[in-house]
Amino acid sequence: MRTQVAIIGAGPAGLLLAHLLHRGGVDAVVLETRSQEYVAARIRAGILESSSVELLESVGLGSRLRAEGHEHRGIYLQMPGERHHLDFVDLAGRSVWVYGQTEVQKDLVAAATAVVHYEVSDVVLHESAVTFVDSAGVSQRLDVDAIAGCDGSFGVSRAAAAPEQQFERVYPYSWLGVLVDVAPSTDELIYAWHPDGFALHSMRSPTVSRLYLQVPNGTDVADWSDDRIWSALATRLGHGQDGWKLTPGPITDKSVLPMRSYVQTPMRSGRLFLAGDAAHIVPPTGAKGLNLAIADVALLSRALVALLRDGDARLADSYSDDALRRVWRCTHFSWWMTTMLHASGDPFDAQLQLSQLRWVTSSAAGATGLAENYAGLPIGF
Ligand code: FAS
Ligand code: PHB
Repeated sequence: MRTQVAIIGAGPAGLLLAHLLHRGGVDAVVLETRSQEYVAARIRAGILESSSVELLESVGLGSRLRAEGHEHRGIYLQMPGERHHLDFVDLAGRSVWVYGQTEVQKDLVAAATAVVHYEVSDVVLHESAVTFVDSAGVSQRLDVDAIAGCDGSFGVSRAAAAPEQQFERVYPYSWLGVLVDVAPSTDELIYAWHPDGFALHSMRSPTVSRLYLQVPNGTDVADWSDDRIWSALATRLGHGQDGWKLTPGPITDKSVLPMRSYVQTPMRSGRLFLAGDAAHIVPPTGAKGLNLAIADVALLSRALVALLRDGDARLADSYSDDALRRVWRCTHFSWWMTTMLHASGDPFDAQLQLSQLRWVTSSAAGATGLAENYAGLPIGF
């Protein structure tokens, strides 16, 4: 078989890249190890930056988002006894949207602009080809002009890209996440600092809530009964504070997510280009993972269309440097939010964190800094 671009991975990065290349007149084939159902069902990100929403709308993927997504002006930052609202629209002129990654994935699959081979195995990247075994067990060879590694943090592209540098920071805590069939107890997200540990109240819809608790690394989700989860969430989110109540409900999914920062440079090696989690991982505190994948792919699609349709290699040659500027900005912001909000058990740290939170919630300069980064810098920043 032959195509112009082989895309490894049918997550949001891979499918969005296929959609953008199709619109640019470049042929692509996507190879995915899992089934379409498995990929669609994975519960992951929940927040889209304005620039992500604008990009998706600009390529015909915004109608369900606008109809079913929820625009938020900002977030709440919570400390024991106090809760402060940061209004991103007032501070930075931009909002964010609550629209789950599962919904973005559904919209990409529904667009049906990608040729996807699901349930493949033995994917091997070569200089100008990819070999794999298809779902029927038949060995295949795909001759290509370029390869896009969109296969996340456990894929084959990372190693194949022969990184010159790998940066990693593993945090001393994880998140226990729950999906709950109950109306959110808040209109916008609450990020809470508490001496017992961080908590986040997010949501997926007017009837589904998504909440997270800081837990020690290696936590077994079986050690956390529903009652224990709700008790910790109530304490950390300030149940009863100024009359506010956290309403529990039936938990439909529980999972523990380890937290780390990872960046691999460069994001290109010859004909192989990395995008999304294949190149970088951020702790979810800054809600950047999915948005960074979208930003990478917006740049990579323009580079590959220029290279393969117009014979102009300039954007392909600058892709890694261009993408890494935003990657490092989002990596720093995710680290900053994570270290500001998670309890380390060290009393000195606690005083620094509370002082930082008081500054961010009382100073226009501090609040604007958070708003600019959270609501997202323009693509191509
Ligand atoms: P993905 O991992 O989504 O997709 C990669 C795809 O490649 C997968 O479908 C995989 O099956 C496939 N693949 C792997 N190896 C392959 C191979 N050898 N050949 C072919 N295909 C292969 N971000 C947030 O902002 N908020 C969150 O709350 C949040 N929660 C998360 C929870 C978890 C458990 C994880 C892992 C991530 C979470 N993230 C979150 C980050 C997440 O949203 C990622 O940033 C996003 O999925 C990145 O998209 P992709 O780069 O497409 O990678
Ligand atoms: C989510 O809704 O899953 C979510 C929201 C904001 C974050 C992380 C996760 O920072």
